[in-house]
Amino acid sequence: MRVVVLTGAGISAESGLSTFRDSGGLWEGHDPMQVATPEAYADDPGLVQRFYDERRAALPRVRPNAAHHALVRLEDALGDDLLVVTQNVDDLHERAGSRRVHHIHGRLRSAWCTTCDARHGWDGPLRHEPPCPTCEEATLRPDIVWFGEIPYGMDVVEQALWDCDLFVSIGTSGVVYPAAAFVHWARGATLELNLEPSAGATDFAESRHGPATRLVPAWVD
Ligand code: BJW
Repeated sequence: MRVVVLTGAGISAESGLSTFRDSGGLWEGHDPMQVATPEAYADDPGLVQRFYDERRAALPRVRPNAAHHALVRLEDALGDDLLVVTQNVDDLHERAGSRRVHHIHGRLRSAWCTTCDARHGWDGPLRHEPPCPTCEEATLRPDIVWFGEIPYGMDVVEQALWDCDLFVSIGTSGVVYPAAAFVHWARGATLELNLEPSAGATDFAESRHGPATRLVPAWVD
């Protein structure tokens, strides 16, 4: 049985990481969605760096939860027949022990050189725009996919969805594309596990609603 699992911010919410649209809150007086754009970065790189610096600094303070751990048990059972595709830029799937994780929106702990295309592991703040260790140009930016940019590895994801027997969407509001369209690309059965019906809930063959730490282990086990 080939399974593709898509995860969003809701799977990390019970670990203590904020979702984007639930809080309705502002960060330093800005809507987080307005900060996650190339235009915001061009206008005020320091502001955008701070947004990601704070989220990167939060990672050591949070831990994977029961939903992340349940997906590891699923991978133990299915091996390479499970692909986790995450929109999240945190590292909680990897820290739980998941091995086949595809980050379509990038990763907080990676920096990208827009000049030479190198990627570098990154744990500290980016505020001072360190020179790229590969080409020595000062153009490192967060390795994050912002609006208008092309998500990573879409060829791999598209093929996996085309080949899968089951597509499961966990903890995502279903308003950001292309992830919101994956339910239409999937050839197999479809299941949504979310706190509440997402924007695309009616596109799934089945939807279950509640917290991920309850729904995901119940589904896996
Ligand atoms: C729980 C829970 C608990 C809470 N248990 N559940 C018009 C129409 C269609 C498309 C477009 C359009 N105009 C522009 C576009 C494209 C645009 C887009 O989708 N815009 C929409 C806003 C309309 N998309 C893009 O630009 C993308 N690129 C693109 O399309 O390129 C073209 C292309 C595609 C494919 C092939 C070739 C070319 C890029 C999108 C980049 C998104 N980036 C962000 C920020 C960067 C990462 C970061 O900073 O972390 O990614 S935006 C933000 O939204 C972030 C997230 O990954 C993403 C999705 O959010 P998510 O995860 O769903 O979080 P929330 O908060 O929205 O929802 C949480 C859910 O969890 C809720 O439902 C809760 O109920 C639930 N929940 N607690 C279970 N305990």
